[in-house]
Amino acid sequence: MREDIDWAARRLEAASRVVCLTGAGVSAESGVPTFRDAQTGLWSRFDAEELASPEGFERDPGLVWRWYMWRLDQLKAAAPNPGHFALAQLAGLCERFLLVTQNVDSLHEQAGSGEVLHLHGSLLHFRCNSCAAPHHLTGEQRRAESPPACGLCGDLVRPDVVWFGESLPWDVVEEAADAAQGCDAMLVIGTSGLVYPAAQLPLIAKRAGAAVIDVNPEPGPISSIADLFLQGKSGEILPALAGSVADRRANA
Ligand code: BV8
Ligand code: ZN
Repeated sequence: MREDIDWAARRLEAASRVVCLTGAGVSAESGVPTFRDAQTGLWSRFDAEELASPEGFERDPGLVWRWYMWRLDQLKAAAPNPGHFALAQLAGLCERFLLVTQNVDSLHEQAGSGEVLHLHGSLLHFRCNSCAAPHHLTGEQRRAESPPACGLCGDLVRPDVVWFGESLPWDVVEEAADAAQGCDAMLVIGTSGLVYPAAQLPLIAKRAGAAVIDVNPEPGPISSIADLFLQGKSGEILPALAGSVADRRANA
């Protein structure tokens, strides 16, 4: 593993543009269950992809609301882990570093990452399901059994996340795809590589000649196209990687 970490550090140090794509795995060591992990407790009998959809919200807005309020409680109890801090450190060690996340938590920002591109939105923001007016949630609404009504048009308020079957914000997708096309190295951290169009980004980078480095305890679709698969937990591998880049910078 040491040689692999050093190989990756050399590629990051030499890169003029680095893109990092993260998935739910980077938050796993903060105690936030990954998206594909079986849902726990009373949510175990529900399919996350079904709840995270306009159809699911249409069918039972109260159920979807309570699921998101449960996840919001988990996020509020979570803190950034060493993997998040290492990515914030790497951003300062690389010439240009763009962090693109599929996650809807704010752990990257809490760890000090400045610019974070959220492909799937944020669970900390809420908006109206029809007129998209931003909505500030009151404590009472946080604890309610069903979503509040929009103050402007009266339709239901929802989390400002991208559901399955909904398009991602085109400006965010365009910026992420351009960066993937133009980078010399792409770090892919903690994603199963199953959800599109996010999962397209490592393929775009690979085709454009970038070195793709996958960090995951399990092999998967990304590790099979990666130039280097660093098998293990991001909370352990990323601090070692950031430390190796820092040493190389200090001794350059
Ligand atoms: C769209 C917000 C156009 C909500 C999310 C058939 C084929 C291909 C595509 C499709 C298809 N049918 C439908 C589609 C399109 C669909 C899609 O890709 N479906 C997949 C499931 C097949 N995509 C969409 O619908 C997207 N929109 O395409 O628009 C369109 C328009 C109309 C009609 C059709 C298409 C919208 C996708 C966005 C969905 N919203 N989140 C919410 O969070 O509630 S996605 C959701 O999954 C989360 O954001 C999550 O981040 C994301 C991806 O999952 P991962 O991050 O990879 O997490 P996962 O649990 O899967 O894996 C965790 C990984 O971590 C694992 O690999 C694990 O090994 C690893 N790990 C664990 N511990 C650690 C670790 N790694 C490191 N360290 C550790 N300690
Ligand atoms: Zn409205």
